[in-house]
Amino acid sequence: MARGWAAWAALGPLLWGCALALQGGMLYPRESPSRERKALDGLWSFRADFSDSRRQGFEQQWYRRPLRESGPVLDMPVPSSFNDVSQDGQLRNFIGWVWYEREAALPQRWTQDLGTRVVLRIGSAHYYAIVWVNGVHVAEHEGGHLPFEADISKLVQSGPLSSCRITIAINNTLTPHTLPPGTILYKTDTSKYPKGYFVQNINFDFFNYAGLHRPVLLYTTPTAYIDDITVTTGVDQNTGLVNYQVFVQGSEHFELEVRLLDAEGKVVAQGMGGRGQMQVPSAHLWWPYLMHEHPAYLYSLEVRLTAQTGAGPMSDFYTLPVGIRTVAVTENQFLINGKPFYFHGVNKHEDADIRGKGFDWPLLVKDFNLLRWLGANSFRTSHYPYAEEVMQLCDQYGIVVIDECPGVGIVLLQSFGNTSLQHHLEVMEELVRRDKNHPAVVMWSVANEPTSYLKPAGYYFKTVIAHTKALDHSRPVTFVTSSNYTADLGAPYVDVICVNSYYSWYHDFGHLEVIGLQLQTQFENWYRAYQKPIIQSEYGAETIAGFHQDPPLMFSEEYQKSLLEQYHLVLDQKRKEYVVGELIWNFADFMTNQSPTRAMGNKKGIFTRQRQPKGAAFLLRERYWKLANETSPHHSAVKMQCLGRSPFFF
Ligand code: GCB
Repeated sequence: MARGWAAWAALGPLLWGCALALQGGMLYPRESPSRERKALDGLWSFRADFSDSRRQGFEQQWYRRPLRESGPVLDMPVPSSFNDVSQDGQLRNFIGWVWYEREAALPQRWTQDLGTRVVLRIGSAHYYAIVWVNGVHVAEHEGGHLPFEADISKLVQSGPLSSCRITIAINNTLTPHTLPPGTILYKTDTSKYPKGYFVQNINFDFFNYAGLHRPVLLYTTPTAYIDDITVTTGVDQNTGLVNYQVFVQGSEHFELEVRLLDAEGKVVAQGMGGRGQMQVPSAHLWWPYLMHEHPAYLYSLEVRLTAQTGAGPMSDFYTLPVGIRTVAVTENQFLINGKPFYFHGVNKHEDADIRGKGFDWPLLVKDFNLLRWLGANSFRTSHYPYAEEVMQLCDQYGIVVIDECPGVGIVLLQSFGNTSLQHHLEVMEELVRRDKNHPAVVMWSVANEPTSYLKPAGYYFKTVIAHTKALDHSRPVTFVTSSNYTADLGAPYVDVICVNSYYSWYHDFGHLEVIGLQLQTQFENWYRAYQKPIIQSEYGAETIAGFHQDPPLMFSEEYQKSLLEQYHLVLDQKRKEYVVGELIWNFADFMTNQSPTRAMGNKKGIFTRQRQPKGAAFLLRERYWKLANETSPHHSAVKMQCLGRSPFFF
């Protein structure tokens, strides 16, 4: 909620200026003998533009001088959301442009060696961002969950400066064409609201945190450099197949050497040139957590570029972790490495405490420790792409990911039009470009709970799904539905039916006894209509930690447990037929907009927002370890892993 007339208008003219076709790669910046990086995390200067038009910053060109010269600034931690770190309620709910700035001192070799390319990389800026370096416009980006970059070599190498001033203006306004969509609602009844009063309406159930949510950094490459790598893998008997494609920028005359190293650092295969296939005899496959004695085996793909340039010979090195595995879907199974895989996992949010959606190492490690404690083998990135560091840990720990784009809250007819569709296609391009090489990612999800029964939804999802498949032939594609099976116009195009349902929560309040029948009907209807594997992609109950009531009543820990148990009875029958997974809603409590149905946020977590277990966490832990034993093809291997960790079965 905010005052002023035009946060939305202020965003409008800038929004559609960016080119549609993606250019270049988005490799994660890693250090190597030819590459350096400099983190810009820490305290930045910050100022929200509270002017009525929200455009004062542009009118007064705040990017031209140090931000503090434009008026009072706050200290703002990066990464973090700006909403919850101050004591200012107006800032918490601010809609419009906010300004971030910091100075970065640069090593001399970056500013004086013309063979060095200096890149500014922003992990995520929610939602729309404009970037200046030393007052010069260098980048614009739409979308709050994917990285973008600017080559700033010329700027930092053009003068005597040994530092640069980075200014980033960010607008969190959502429109019917953004992802996720939103609308600005002007309240014009002057007997109730002050002049110019407006609110941001959203159709999704999490707080629209904003700011610089992920690491911001500078990194270098030589001016002839490895721009992108695409790896896909296959398996033939015992031999692993690693197909690679390497894209080079900055030189037409180059050689590429590619080596694959095993976990001990031994070279197991080699290749030359920009594309090829390497064969790995007796390959160690990448297996999900708990599915194999040695899960998550990673090789390293070392790429070495030797290029001739006007400035002389140059070398660039990049190392990419590679997991060799296959993914396939049949009429009733989800196969990893040819073996049936059952998703026993969670839905998450990037959400915690005062940092909002800001990336945080302790939280990352705590969450993965909890996932392993729970015996979870998978999660969905509900409802937007998570930080790259999260995806890397999934590769390392063997946690399987359904990678979801920010297509949540697509409910208005307007949000199915061409403008929205074009943007959705572009977001899928950015997502696939960023996450295509993660073995942990086994499926793309293009949306959550859209109004897929509306007439234009058929063409819309047909197009988005076909586009995603064209970008990546190696993974299935889905979206998550809550529509009726007879009315859903997008379902014909998905590979796996993912359905959300909240029996005995959003209706039949308190009547746990009807869950069995309703859930069974749900599964049978969907399967009869489509003959595709089904994942129960959400189910759960709002639960206030510490509320107890027996016999169970809604909101108590006992009710959450009993509701889950009712679901599990049916899941245990149907997983023998065609149900291939269950993902609880939600891993942890999270913040939402204020409403009479949300007590300080959504409380359907099995952990609190502080990551402490509710009773249901123990119930689920017992179930997930048991499922791991029953569904793993390497039965005894899993038992070995369980010993000493889960006291429940041994
Ligand atoms: C859903 C949504 C999720 C909500 C959840 C709930 O169906 O996909 O974003 O948070 O229900 O708790 O209502």
